[in-house]
Amino acid sequence: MKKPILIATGNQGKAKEFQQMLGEEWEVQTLADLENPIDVVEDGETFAENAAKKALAFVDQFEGPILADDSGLEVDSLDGAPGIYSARYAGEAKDDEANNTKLLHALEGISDPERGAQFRCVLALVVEGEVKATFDGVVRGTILRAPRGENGFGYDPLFLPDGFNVTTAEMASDEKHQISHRGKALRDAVDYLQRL
Ligand code: ITT
Repeated sequence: MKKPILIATGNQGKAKEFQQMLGEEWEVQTLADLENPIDVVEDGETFAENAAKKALAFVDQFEGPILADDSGLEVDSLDGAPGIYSARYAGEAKDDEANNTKLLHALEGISDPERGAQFRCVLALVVEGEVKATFDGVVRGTILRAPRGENGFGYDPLFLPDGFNVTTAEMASDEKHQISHRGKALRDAVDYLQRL
C-alpha cells in the first residue's frame, strides 16, 4: 500500500521535484489536490518558521504526514539576499524570469570569485498536528552572468553548482536531486519518517 503524504506547496516546480524524488512508495498529494487550500501568509523571519507555518496550515484538511518546503537563494555578496524573499524578489507576481533579471542587475560589476551563493531548503514535517522536526539542505555554487538551461525552475538557469560545469537547469532532474538542497533535506526527512 502506498503511503499518503501531503507536500504543502503551490509551486509547480517544487511539486514536480517532490513527486520525482518520493517515487512509487508514496501517494504524493500537493495543494493542487485540496479543495480551497488557504493562501498561507509567509511572514516568518526564517525558512524554518515559514516552513512550519505552511505545514501546520493544512492539518484539518489532511490526515497523514505533511511536509512543507521553504527555500531560497542566499547570495554571498548580497548578504544572503534574496533568502526568504526569493520567490517574491521582483514583486508579488512570483515571476521566475523577473527574479533572475533582478538578480543579474544586482550583481552587475561583481567579479567571478565574488559570485558565490547557495540554495537552502528547510522542510518542516508535521505528524498528528505537530511539527515533529525540520530538515535543512544546502548546495553551494556560483551565479552566472546569463541564464543557461531549460530544466528546473526559479534561479536554476543562473546557478552553477560547485564542481560542475552545467547549471542546475542544464542537469537532468535525477542529477539535480542528488546534489540539491531539496534532495538532501528530503532524504533526511524520509529517513526520519521511516523510523517513526
Ligand atoms: P510554496 O510556498 O507554495 O511552496 P513558493 O514558490 O512561494 O511556493 P518559497 O517561498 O519557499 O516557495 O520560495 C522558494 C523560491 O526560491 C522559489 O520560488 C525559487 O525562486 C527559489 N528556489 C527554491 N528552490 C529552488 C530550486 O531548486 N531551484 C531554483 N530556485 C529555487
